[in-house]
Amino acid sequence: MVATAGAPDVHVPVVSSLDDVYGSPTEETRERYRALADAFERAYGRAPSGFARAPGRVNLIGEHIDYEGYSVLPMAIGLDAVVAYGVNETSGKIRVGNANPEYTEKTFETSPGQDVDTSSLHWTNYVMCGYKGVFDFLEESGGKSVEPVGLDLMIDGTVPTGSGLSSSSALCCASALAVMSAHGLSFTKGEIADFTCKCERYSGTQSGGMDQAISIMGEAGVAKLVDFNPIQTNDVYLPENCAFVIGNCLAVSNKAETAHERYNLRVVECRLAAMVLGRKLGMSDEEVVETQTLQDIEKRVGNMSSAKAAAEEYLHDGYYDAREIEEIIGVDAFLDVFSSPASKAVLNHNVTGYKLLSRTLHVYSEAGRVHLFAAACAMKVDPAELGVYMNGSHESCRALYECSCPELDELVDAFRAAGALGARLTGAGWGGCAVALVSMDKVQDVLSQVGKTYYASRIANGVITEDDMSAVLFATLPSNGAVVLKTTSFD
Ligand code: NG1
Repeated sequence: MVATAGAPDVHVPVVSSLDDVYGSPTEETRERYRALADAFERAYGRAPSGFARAPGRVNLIGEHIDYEGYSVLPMAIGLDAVVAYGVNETSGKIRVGNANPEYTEKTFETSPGQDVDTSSLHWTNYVMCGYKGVFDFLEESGGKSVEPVGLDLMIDGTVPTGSGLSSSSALCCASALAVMSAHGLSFTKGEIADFTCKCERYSGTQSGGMDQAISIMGEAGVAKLVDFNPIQTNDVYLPENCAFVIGNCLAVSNKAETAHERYNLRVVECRLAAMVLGRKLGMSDEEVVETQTLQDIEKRVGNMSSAKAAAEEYLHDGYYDAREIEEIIGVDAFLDVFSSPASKAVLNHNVTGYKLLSRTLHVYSEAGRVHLFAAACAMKVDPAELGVYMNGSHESCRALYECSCPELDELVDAFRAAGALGARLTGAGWGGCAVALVSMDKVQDVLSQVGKTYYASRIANGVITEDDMSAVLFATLPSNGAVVLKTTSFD
């Protein structure tokens, strides 16, 4: 573990200038904070006492393996969620507004025990996830008991929703920080990354932890190899002569709405695969139920290649139906997989059955590619090699994990045809963004060519306008992780 400002035992910085947040903030950024402070004042009649800011992220490699316990390699980006906050001694409520009027306001009780209303899919659910997370953590850690106070919150987000850049975690983490700070609390980055991963699950997805970890622990200039259980990060220096270009394929993937047939179904398939493998490897009933992840199987057999060989030997291609799985692992173990409301929804909606072999092969191969990518960065090899791993990752996501979509495949092809060294979907998939590795001297060419090959027809068809281009196709560098900002001056 490299002890850096992004290390798990360091506290989230409390800073007093926008320069400490963004390096050299643009006038547009300064104006954004002024507008947010104004929106707060208009709604609540006074200035906010601070701002909590948490970024989105782009995952460079390591898709759908965080919830299987494997390391991933994301970097924080400049797009973020900012929560202006203030204590309200008299209201006894949590009032949540948004600087963008499209997002309607809501008021909640100050009770940390309240449920997050997953049936509503309202944007404030992520705020309430963060709220509950702070109090869950206080309770679990046996720390001091804190009386919840009334809160006024006003939010502004620049991470596009449903884009694979983790707008949800940016909002959940920024909200948790605002709640923490308003109650005079401060936790370490590792603690916050850990509890925000857990509390975002109140929104209904069985999230893995990557997004919250990088949003809290990200640092300008470096990507992070994020390990789980416990959460740790190692700096990964990316090739200096390259940039990462992000393109939004414009197919929106709303993770919470589709969780039962996409994200959560994959989480369930991985657990079922691990249990079936465990049984075939001679596990007792008890051990099968204890098996949570495909990494547990790797630990049992000793290494990745044996785990992969076991998958190829013991799992079959195509779908398993529930009865076949029950016969192998037992009814109790099967029911254990579906004990949470989120996975029960998967079971209730499932008509196709469960694919176990292809999901497992994706997880094991992707986990390997992450370490190859990180090692290649450390050895400063020809960046073309990184592109090969990224292309391999996309192919695995497309063919084995089936989390791509035609638009993402087309965009990835457009990046490669334009001269990118490699390209892949990023985030959960089924829509959202692709990320491409591009030599610095080719960035303008790639932007202009992909603008023509992928986006020109979408502009012509009215899907987006020319003005949207800078928000849907852009080069990006690793940015700072979460901070609390205490100032009223943005000049
Ligand atoms: P998105 O949907 O891109 O924010 C999700 C999960 C991650 C990870 C990726 C796939 C949440 C909050 N995030 O990211 O943990 O599993 O999918 O690699 O659920």
